[in-house]
Amino acid sequence: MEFISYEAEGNVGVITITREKALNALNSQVLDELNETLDSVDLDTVRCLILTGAGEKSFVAGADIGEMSTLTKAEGEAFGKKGNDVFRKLETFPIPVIAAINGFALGGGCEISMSCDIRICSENAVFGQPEVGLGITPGFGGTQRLARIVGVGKAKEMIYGARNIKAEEAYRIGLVNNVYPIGELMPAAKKLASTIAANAPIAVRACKKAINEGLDAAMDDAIVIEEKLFGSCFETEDQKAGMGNFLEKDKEKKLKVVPFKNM
Ligand code: DAK
Repeated sequence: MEFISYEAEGNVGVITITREKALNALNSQVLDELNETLDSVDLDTVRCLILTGAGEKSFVAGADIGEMSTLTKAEGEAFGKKGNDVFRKLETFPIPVIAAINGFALGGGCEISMSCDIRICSENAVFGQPEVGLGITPGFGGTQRLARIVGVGKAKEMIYGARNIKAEEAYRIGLVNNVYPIGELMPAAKKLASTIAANAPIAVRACKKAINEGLDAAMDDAIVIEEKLFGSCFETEDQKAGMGNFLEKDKEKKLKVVPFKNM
């Protein structure tokens, strides 16, 4: 792989987009490599992923403007589909994905972070959907996910105005969960990932599915989605061990959840 590096440390996997010269902009090759990397994650071991960018300046400065500049309508649509397919794979990935945003998250960069479950960022992070200034719409789900995360009014203001926001504002409007000095970002991401990975993996996966699928459904249907996923946890070793340890008042054991078994 030229532009993606992947490392698993115990139960936590770290995917880094490493195209620093172009501020980690997403060209077709980056998207293909990211897709392959996601397919290669060992889901029997890894329980939480972190997605970040190389360097201290940029997470992802958007889709590659050079590559997009000469696309025909059909090629533009194909490029949009390539990105959307990878972003959707991230969003529906069986385990949680944390975006550790280390600088610019513009256009496709903001969009890829919004396909992740949780976003945290460094103090120098900048978010925005500048596409209307380039004569296009956001093309990797920005019009849909930003409105769902920060609300319709704020999303429209950012998108129509091509207005970038700094980390502090991103925190205030709920686009990120926390802001850290740059040197503390990855340790914080790893700590959060380890906390998630220490919990019962079947239950964590079921929560992700319930939240994501429930958000797209009417409440009557959403509750049924939760019921089914709640039910699916029973008779699993995680549920037996988790509840058994609580009843035995064995707090130490309670943290030692059993190995993941496919749902
Ligand atoms: N694409 C390609 N190269 C980029 C890039 C990008 N998005 N962003 C930066 N680079 C490259 C620069 O060209 C420069 O390369 P060299 O000249 O050194 O070869 C290098 O990274 C360093 O950038 P700067 O010299 O510009 O660095 P500065 O610190 O001065 O400025 C910046 C940093 C982030 C403010 C600036 O680079 C910038 O404004 N970059 C563009 C940000 C942007 O507009 N991003 C949104 C891209 S549009 C769709 C699919 C997807 C999309 C839309 C539709 N369909 C097909 C439907 C998504 C669109 C986007 O993401």
